[in-house]
Amino acid sequence: MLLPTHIPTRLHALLDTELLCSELSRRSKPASGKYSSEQLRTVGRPAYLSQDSGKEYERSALAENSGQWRRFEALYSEVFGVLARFLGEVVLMSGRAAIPGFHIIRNSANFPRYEGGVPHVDSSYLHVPAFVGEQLGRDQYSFTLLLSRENDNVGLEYWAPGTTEADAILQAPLAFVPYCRGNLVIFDSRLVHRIAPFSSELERVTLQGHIIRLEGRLVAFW
Ligand SMILES: O=C(O)CCC(=O)C(=O)O
Repeated sequence: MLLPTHIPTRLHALLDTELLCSELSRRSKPASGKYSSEQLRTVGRPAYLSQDSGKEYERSALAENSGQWRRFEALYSEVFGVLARFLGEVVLMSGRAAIPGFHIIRNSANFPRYEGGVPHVDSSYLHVPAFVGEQLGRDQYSFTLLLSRENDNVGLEYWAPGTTEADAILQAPLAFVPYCRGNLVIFDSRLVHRIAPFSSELERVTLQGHIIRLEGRLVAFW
């Protein structure tokens, strides 16, 4: 099972990350639905937050994908290049689900500390109508790229391989993986993990995505 692994990208050379983060912050909307918290905002439409049958997810995701791709094309191209080199094959962008999007976590005077996410595995392909009934290959990955400045405790916690979500609630995590701006962190989606608690005033801005194998090809979505 792939444990969280850092892969450097050329983010700093390609983009003004401060500008990118301000734009994402402006565009972001409060996340609503399952697992949302006061501080969590998104740009893009993750399947894991969708509460209905998935039809609303599909409609809004497909409506937003092309604008989002065009606006952040330089970032997506770099990330998909890095993923292809690491995984040894091309990763396609899904045309039937939301493309990888962004989490923005904003602490404030009322909510000065983000208490951390719920320990979970990433099985959000189950909420994507177009993937229902598809035969999935064994490969399943999740990735995160920190776009904002690194800060104390900004990172990921994960539990030992084989730990279930239910057990993780009662156990301490195995490790904390600090994020470093510009490094993509990739791991097996079946590893129980969560966003680590943090209390900095800086917004925590990340690009997020999942990869599955569909009809023999690696496909990224969110
Ligand atoms: O932002 C992170 O550190 C990971 C996010 C996460 O756990 C997820 O989106 O499933």
